[in-house]
Amino acid sequence: MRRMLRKTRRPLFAVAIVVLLALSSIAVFIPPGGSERNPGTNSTNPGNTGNKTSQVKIVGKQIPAGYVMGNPVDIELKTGMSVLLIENANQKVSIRFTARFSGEAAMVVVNAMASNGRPQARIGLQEDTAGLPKGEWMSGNGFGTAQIPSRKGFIAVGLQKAVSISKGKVYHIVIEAGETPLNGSIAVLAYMANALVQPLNNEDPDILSPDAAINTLFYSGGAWRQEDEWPIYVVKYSDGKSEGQPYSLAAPWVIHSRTYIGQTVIPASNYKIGKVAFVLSLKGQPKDKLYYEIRDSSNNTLAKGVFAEASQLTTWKTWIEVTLDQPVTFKAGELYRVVLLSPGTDLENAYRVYGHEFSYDPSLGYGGLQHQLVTSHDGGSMWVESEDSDTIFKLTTTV
Ligand SMILES: [Ca+2]
Repeated sequence: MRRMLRKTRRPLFAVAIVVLLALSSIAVFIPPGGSERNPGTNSTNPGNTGNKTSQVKIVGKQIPAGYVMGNPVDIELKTGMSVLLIENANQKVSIRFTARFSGEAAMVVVNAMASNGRPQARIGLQEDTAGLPKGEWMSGNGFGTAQIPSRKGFIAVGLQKAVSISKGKVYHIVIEAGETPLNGSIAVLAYMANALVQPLNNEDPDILSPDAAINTLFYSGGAWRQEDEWPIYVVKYSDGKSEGQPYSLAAPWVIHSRTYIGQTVIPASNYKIGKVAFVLSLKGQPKDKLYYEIRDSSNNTLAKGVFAEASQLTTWKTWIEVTLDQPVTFKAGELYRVVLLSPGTDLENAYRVYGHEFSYDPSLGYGGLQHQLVTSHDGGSMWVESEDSDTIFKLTTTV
């Protein structure tokens, strides 16, 4: 058995984008389907992969019945990404987060682009004072500078001096003009709405890690304003650890004919699944229902059934949850694929399932590399995991 870890890259933002100006921030709406992931032609990829033993962290917790596992971050279901604009030397953006680790932070990463000109940014770490950045760089010079490129992407900035971070404390990554006057403007990307979580839970990779402080803030020159947007960031420590919210896009994948989409899960503990939920929408008028299957690492089907009828769905995104006829036991360290399929459809009349992708570091996304979005292009014979992506889904445990 061979294991395929190749990342299937797809075009980003091949879409018409409607830009709305709202105060200092710009909301970029991506119309439904506009950026859909349409993997389509990957037939050369081997699949049917066995257990992945590397990267697997098993914690062996007892999970109570009724517990919700998964990655239910559905914050961006109706809209798109948001952009906060730094247009002059008075304006700043802050990414607020609760530290998951204690250590020496040596580098910070944000997602940004120059909306015009060739601006230089100063990016670094500040302590928190009553929810706001303290106004001074940690360690005196716990910041770095970066020329912001015109293309959207991740910008990693080494700090002039590493700063000491304490687990459980709140910090701010502050982004501001690195020159006066600012030579252009800096667009810092975030999600349209906030999710009070970090995707990777180091203690239990099967569930998200709560973070009541996580947010994006904007300073117009007068006062800080909380934007209630999920930030995109990574903090890298000098000992090699990293933490953050590394996804930079929520997007749809199309389920049609022989293309099946779902989530591969290698549980960190033993539990029984009673309910499964995904976020779905319609594309055109599919002539078949949407079905689910749960398969094991040998591609045996453990459970299957109808997941949704076309009449339950619209082009708007919505949660659909089904109760399994019989609970399915998930064992720690084994590989399971929870997948959706609709063989009697075509590309234009199909179902969409939603997920997050384009992460700076997939090991920081939901479940790390233990849990990944999975695709089959041949009706479920071969499976290809996408390490950069995770579906938006829930698994509810039962007795
Ligand atoms: Ca993942």
